[in-house]
Amino acid sequence: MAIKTVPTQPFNDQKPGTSGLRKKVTVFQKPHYLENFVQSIFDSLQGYKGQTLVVGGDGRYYNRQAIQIILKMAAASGFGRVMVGQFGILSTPATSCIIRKYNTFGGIILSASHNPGGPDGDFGIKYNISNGGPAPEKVTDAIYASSQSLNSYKILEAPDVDLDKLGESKLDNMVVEVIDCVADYAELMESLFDFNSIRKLLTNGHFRMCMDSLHAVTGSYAHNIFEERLGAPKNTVINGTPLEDFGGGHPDPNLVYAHQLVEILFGENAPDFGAASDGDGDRNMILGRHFFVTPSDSLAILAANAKLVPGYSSGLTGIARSMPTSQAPDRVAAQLGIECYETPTGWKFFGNLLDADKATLCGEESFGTGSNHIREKDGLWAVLFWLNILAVRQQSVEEIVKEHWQTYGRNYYSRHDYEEVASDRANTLIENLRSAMPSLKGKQFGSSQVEYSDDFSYTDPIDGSISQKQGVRIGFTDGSRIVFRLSGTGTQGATVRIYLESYEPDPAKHNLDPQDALGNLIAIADEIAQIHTLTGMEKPTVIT
Ligand code: VG1
Ligand code: CO
Repeated sequence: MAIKTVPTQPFNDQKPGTSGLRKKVTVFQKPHYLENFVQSIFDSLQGYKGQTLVVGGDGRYYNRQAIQIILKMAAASGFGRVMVGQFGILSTPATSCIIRKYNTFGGIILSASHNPGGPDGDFGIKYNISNGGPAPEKVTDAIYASSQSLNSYKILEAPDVDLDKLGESKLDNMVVEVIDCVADYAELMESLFDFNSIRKLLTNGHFRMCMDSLHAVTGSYAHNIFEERLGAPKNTVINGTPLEDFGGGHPDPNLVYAHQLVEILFGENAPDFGAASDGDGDRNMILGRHFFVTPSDSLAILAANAKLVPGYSSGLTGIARSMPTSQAPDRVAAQLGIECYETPTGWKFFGNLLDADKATLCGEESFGTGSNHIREKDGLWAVLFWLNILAVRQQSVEEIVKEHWQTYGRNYYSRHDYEEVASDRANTLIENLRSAMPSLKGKQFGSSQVEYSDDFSYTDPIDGSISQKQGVRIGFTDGSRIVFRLSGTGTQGATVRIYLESYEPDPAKHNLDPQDALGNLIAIADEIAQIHTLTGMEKPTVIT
């Protein structure tokens, strides 16, 4: 088999965002586009010759073609072995699990996560390092730098590998091992949670759950774990067959896009527990009967109840949350006498804290929760964690959340997204905020007074690296906050995200609709940022 060196030219748009490189499928299909990025990844690495790489994706359109290209390029670049998920499937958390379990050099995950798929949808690629986590900024910066000076890539001329058949084959000198995509991950879950108690709960004849895999990657995992290993009835998992276009939907587990699940859980004769996960299986949404748990509250509640779960019974070393995530977990950390770290948005910032054992649980407001068991957020892990708590406490989701609020107070929280805003308008909005920042301190808006305002900057406590301009924060003297930032995962125009949070200690006031409770802040956000005028949009595209 011959290795071909193909001349190419740099593309100027290959800078990885919050979570890898994400573009329209049609962009990835341009000649050399994917190959350039893959070669840039390899060129930025050192010492990988003869080593093992893990490759898999969320099954979206173009997954299989991309995998064939990556396998042939890995062989041409001198990797010794590639472990690839059967049918080309590996969820993001399963990839992280496999990298760690088999001590591989790294991994490539093909996914645009919660973004829609199909020929007109999105595609993405991200590189994970040997700890199983997303490449940190110094690595993604190096990949981008390589991409900008690339003039050729190497690829093996060889027939496609059969991705459907388990077992080993060879591509030139490199071994390709097609692996079961569920087994290692499911075993890890069994080692963390009390499967016997969860099985009893799921088979006791009255508790009912519904898991919506949104036709994305967790279908295979959820059928195996909930129905086969834990004995839940066969119809527990809905939309459990991964489809290349996710059935035409957004594989995004929130109240807007997981509407079928929401209708079931808020309908008549609703089940006790509902959950959904995203395209690549790293996000989760948790619902009780007629009840929604915000991701920030979910992280706080998992932390407060961690001792009930075997894998965490010895306690937590710390908690970490992304900056826009609500401060509910901070209150639990304070009570437990542990640190709560505040990082920029994106899972890559948690890796160092987890490696150094400074944090055990991590989470983001964007439906992402995880722990030190891997180095990615993990959707089904969060679902199992909740089931374990429910099995022990024998209370409803709503009771558990409301008791939590009684103990710690309630952090009302909402995120307003304005999608597909013209980039120049979105940039103006953020630039205006940056210029207004110095004059905001002390300013009065109705009954609210600004206590501070800054553009979040993070110094990694482990390696000292600094990440600046991570979001404009405006904090008020009563503890409420507004955060503005631009999304780093969209593929069309810009998405402005506005995060709103206020704290309510009084249990008598815990039953408001968050949009009402946050009404003042929503108005102040518009007054300060002129959102409606600048975006030309009357209301947010998505409210979560
Ligand atoms: C979004 C979320 C962020 C998350 C990222 C990747 O990023 O806000 O919290 O880590 O998606 O999640 P942004 O830059 O669009 O706000 V996933 O499930 O796409 O890997
Ligand atoms: Co995801």
